[in-house]
Amino acid sequence: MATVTPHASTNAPAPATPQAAAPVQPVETTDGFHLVIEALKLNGIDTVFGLPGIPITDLTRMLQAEGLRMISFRHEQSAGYAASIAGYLTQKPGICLTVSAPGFLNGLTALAHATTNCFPMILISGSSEREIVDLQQGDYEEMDQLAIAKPVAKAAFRVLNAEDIGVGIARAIRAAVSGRPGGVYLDLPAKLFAQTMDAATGRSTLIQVVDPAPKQIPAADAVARALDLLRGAKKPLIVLGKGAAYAQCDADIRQLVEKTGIPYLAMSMAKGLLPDTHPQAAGAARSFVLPEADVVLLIGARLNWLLSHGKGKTWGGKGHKDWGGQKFIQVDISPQEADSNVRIDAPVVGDIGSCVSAMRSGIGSGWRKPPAEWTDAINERKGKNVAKMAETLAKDPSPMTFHSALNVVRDIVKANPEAMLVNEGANALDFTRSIVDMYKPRKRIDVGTWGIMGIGMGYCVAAAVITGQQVIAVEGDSAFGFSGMEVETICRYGLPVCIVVMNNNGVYRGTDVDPTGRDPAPTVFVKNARYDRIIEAFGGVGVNAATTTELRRAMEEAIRTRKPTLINAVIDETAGTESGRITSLNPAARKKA
Ligand SMILES: Cc1ncc(C[n+]2csc(CCOP(=O)(O)OP(=O)(O)O)c2C)c(N)n1
Ligand SMILES: [Mg+2]
Repeated sequence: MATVTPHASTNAPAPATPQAAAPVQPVETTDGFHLVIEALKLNGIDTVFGLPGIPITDLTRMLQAEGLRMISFRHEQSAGYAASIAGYLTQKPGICLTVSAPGFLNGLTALAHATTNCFPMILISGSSEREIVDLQQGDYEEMDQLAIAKPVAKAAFRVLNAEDIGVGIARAIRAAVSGRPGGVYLDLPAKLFAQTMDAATGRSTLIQVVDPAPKQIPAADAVARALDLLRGAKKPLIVLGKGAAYAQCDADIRQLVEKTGIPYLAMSMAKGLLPDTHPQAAGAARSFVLPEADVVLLIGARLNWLLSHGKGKTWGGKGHKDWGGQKFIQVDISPQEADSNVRIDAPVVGDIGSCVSAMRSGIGSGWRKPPAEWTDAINERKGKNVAKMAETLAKDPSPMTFHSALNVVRDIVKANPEAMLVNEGANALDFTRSIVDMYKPRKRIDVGTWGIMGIGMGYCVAAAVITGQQVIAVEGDSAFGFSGMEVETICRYGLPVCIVVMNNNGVYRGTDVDPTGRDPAPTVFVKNARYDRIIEAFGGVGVNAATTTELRRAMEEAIRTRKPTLINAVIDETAGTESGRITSLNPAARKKA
């Protein structure tokens, strides 16, 4: 248990009357500020991401003085994204600390993102005076933050009295990490921080949360039902989602996959759970295995849009909403997840670690590997696709394409498998996902469930601070713009982050024009912009890379020196496609503009 020096006050209270001037023992007092810090420390929280201002400026200073890392950002959204991914990487709630109203709202997108992605996070925001807010009397940064946070948070709490801080933080931690993790909002009104009480009483109100994310053991009959279904399959497939990566039960997952011999697909952030070069990896034959599979075992992967809702043409259905005929086994911590899109024949509810380990032991020794016809057919498709890709990657055109530039990144990641890879953009995202192999679990962090732009620099900061590893960020030029100012944060903390901006002059491509000839087209940016110069303003290393040789050299140098580096990779502005791989999600206009 961590100890914190209480905020001691030696001011003895004034004697009530002159006659009663007997010696008075100094009373050690504490206050709201310190109780918040003590409660966080008591629960093993050692890092806070945020941005100071009324009423939490002193809290940020005191957090630092008490030995926590206070990572201060240029915009709360980045601090929030940092907290969300810190939660994903550590299984402890990532903390984001903001001021009221506008700061709170800036952090809210990240809170919603955490909830959607099932990342444990707590957004702690200072707020204005309740009496004034509730009567809408126009306080400084007045806003009913608790009400606004509720719909996007897994839970939301407010603490009005210092003696409830311990309970408030304990509840926030439990809500964030237990069951299906998510984003929690904790509202701390300004008045709370200055409330004082005697230190011993204060300390006695704090709670060290016992077993914050209790195991949830799956029912034996659910496991048996799932294994029966899998055993009878002729064309089984395993799909690993980021829930499987979050669970940190990597060895069990690997054993389950290898013991069953079933081919698997890794969703974006599950890449590397087993190395992408694993013989059972079926990613390179994705469009073949999804419609062909007869039984699909989903592990921590939801049948949302990223898996075409488990139906439609992707899965071999006739129409875009038709079931493809697969039977599904779904391993998930949430009992409500099953049947969300198609029938789940064998739900297995529990934490992924317990479920996978129960399934692995249930398999026993007599397990028959999937029929060779199935695995051979997959290997044949894989071989063809890999050979085709190798041909494309071997080309070295000028200007660089996504493929030629990412071929360099692929080599660098292979040589540095411990490095964290941050990835956002459209083409910059989709091509990186398919070209850059991952070798270790939880190394790839990206746009997640929403395909959100703006996670980039916040993720870079958190990944570097939390893991201490080299970070490589592959950023679309548009994507980078959402959080680009945080390169100052990266330089300020001297973090080993190498940002590669895939500069194709715009959103998807740089070739659009305004048909009226008046303005730039909505999707294009300043031509030939030099993003590398931005980081130079803060003492980082900027490199303009027009060739693969320059890109390779710059990345190698960044990794050797661990200096904050931004490489402007000049990409052919005609190389990308509309929305990358998800062009089909764009509504089609009846009438052309
Ligand atoms: C917060 C948010 N705003 C807007 C979008 C829509 N959007 C999807 S990808 C993208 C940017 C794509 O351009 P870029 O990052 O340059 O990638 P490229 O395809 O050019 O490689 C945008 C704006 C989004 N996903 N998230
Ligand atoms: Mg672009």
